Amino acid sequence: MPKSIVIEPERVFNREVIRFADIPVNAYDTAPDQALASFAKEDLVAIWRDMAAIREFETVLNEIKTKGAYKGVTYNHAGPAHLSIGQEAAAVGMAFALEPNDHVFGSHRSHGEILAKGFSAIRKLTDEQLLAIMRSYRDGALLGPVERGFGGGVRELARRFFVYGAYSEIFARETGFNRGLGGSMHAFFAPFGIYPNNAIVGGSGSIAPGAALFKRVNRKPGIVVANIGDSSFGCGPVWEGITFSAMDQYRTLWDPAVGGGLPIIFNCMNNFYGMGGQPFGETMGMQYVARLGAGVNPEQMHAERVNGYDPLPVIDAFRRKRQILTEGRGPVLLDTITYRISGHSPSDASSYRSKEEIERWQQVDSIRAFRAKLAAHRIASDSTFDTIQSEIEATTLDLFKLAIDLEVSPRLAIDSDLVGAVMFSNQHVERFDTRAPELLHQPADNPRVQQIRGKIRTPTHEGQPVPKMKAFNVRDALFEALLHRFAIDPTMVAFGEENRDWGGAFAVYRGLTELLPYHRLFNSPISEAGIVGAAVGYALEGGRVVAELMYADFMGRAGDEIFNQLSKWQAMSAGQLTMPVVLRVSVGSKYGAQHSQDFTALVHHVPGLKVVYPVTPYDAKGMMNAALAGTDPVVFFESQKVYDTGEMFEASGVPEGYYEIDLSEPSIKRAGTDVTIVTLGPALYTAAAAAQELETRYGVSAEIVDLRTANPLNYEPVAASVRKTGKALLVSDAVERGSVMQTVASNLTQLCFDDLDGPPVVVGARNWITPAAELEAMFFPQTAWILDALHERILPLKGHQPRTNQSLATLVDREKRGI
Ligand SMILES: Cc1ncc(C[n+]2csc(CCOP(=O)(O)OP(=O)(O)O)c2C)c(N)n1
Ligand SMILES: [Mg+2]
Repeated sequence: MPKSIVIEPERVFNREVIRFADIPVNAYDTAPDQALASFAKEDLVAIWRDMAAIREFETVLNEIKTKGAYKGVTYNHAGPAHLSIGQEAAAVGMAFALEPNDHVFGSHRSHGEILAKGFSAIRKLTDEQLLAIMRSYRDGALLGPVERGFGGGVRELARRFFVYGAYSEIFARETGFNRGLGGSMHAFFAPFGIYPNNAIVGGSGSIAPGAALFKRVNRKPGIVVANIGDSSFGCGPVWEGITFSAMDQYRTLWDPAVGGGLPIIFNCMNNFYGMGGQPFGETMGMQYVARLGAGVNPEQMHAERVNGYDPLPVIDAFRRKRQILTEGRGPVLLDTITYRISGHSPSDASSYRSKEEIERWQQVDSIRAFRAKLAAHRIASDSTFDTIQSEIEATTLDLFKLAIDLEVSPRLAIDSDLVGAVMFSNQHVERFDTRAPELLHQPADNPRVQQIRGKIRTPTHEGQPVPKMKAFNVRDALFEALLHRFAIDPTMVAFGEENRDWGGAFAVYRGLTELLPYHRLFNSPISEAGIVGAAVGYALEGGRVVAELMYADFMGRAGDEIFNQLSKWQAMSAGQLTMPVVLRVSVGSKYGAQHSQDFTALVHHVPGLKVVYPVTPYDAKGMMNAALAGTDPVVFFESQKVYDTGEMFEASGVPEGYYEIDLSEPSIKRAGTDVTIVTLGPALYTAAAAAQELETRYGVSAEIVDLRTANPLNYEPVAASVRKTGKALLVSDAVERGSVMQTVASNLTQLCFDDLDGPPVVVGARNWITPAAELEAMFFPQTAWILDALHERILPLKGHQPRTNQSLATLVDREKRGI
């Protein structure tokens, strides 16, 4: 909603029609003579060789999955094998036209694309570069086994290294690209421009735009290709990634020096099937994937359909589209038609297609057809092709044998703690690039900075409580931390639905609009999956991101991106990639059922995410600072109940300077001796009121431990408090069933069993929808609930008259009713 773009009534009421341009379908018609003459002979042979090598690579997997052996060598491969037999021309054509610094992302069926891109990079990098990569990659762990006894040249060595790394990865060997932690569907090799391949259909569709964004913002050379299947165009996140990539603002509002539209090709590997369903004619209505471009932007994404059963039209298309992206006119949609002759997986009985159909595609098989074409035009003789084929088979067999040899290619020991060690990277990175951060003025001159300067940062001022308007509050605290890092890390960007002129949902970013150029702070489409996906892609490329989702309730819209992508790529890369993403989500207040749920439990359950929930200015600043200096994904919960709240606990106030709070450390907010009240989120303030009442009315001294974080969590200070008091009551605004507090209660029971007077008690919100603002008191834990639960289940309070029913009988009754 920039003011510079005016919505004029006269204009929008104009009568007109929207015209579409023709979308080319198989427009390539260069005569073979002419086409072949434009390539060096050795390149044409190399193209064929790459296709044949991919076919053989996949054939090995097919044979061992279906027959248990390849050329007499038996092997039981337990994992998946989604093969791309038939799709080689599409993969090799694409890769041939790409440079090493062009990055490809792919799908569960990407072995062919990986190999093709690797072979292409090997041809384009120098011997020195290749040797440096092979020697440094995982300290030569992949190079050692293939180097031994090999007397050939560097390029041949690199091909062997690469095929061996791929097989090893698929077979879960330590010598795999990702030590076997990625596996067949998630393998990648960044030094050759091969970025994560994704077992989630369309997963790359929302991630790759973030990679393209990284290239633009950080002025990196190269383009990004998202290789996704035809069925993935039925996935919402793919559409979100496309619209994210096609935003007008790249060209209308951003500094032209940044480069214009995102340099990304959505390349549909269109094999006409999605497992057993057919997007063509059955499960979708588009008929041509290329048609979809027409709805996206006036350029129609430069969409076209190309024949991916022949590498030459694909090379031609990629070269032309690459040029479009270089000129800043992206994004591009390519509908590359191909066919998978192999089943979806080796267990596929092909019950959804006829034998005749498969045979017809085998008859026009690209490898045979391309060889025949090259032979007919005397590019190489039949005997040359035969020799190459024999070499491929011999090498593939060698490398397969090497990769299954447990002596040479061991698996992680079953008691290895490597996976645990790579779930988080736990690094501290000041800046991901050394160039000066782009700012539009000095931070000290920022109007918000100046306004904050007059605020009071301590709980009291001259002996009096601080009026709300004058208090340095949680919103200011978050702003200060963000500003600090924006001014240090040039790669840091923030985006979300209302991030720029609006001032960020709940005004945390107010002031940043003036400070930051568009490409560092911008509005996105209302595309939660697109937002988180882009953040993941940006981080995978090496940049820092703050993504914002307004309300925690909207995380469902970005479910896959949070649960499977943000959380998992560090570990699936065996610790080679980092994920410096802070995902800000706020828990609503007074907004009813779909805008007020504390969803900490959801993300707490997902391995690989840090989940924090500070609710005081001191904690908010210190924890945001730590999150923004880290390298791990942090889901940063904020409560709308407390954005305006000043510091009430930290007597010395919130420092103006920089400090960090360890993201695993709880904080004792009130010292006490009789009972420990553990809190997470704004229930801290409810607990503080309850503790006050306990003190004054019943003479009970409550200690309050604010967890501040759900994961990671240092239990020591919590357990120490509970051991001291012998009693624990846990309270949060999350619905009680399955809440973080239930996990903490269960662990405290075990940690403190000998010292507990009774089991820890969890007080949460009711297992209901959040009702209207006027009725919230019936839903969220109230002071009375805490007192009543304590009285009923832990520590009878003298003379206390319970106002609510916190009995165990009620608990049993409610559970039986599922509420
Ligand atoms: C989100 C999601 N839904 C379903 C699946 C199961 N699945 C795996 S592959 C596949 C078909 C994908 O078809 P397409 O995108 O055309 O790629 P292709 O398999 O043809 O290469 C399905 C449904 C999945 N992996 N992810
Ligand atoms: Mg398909």
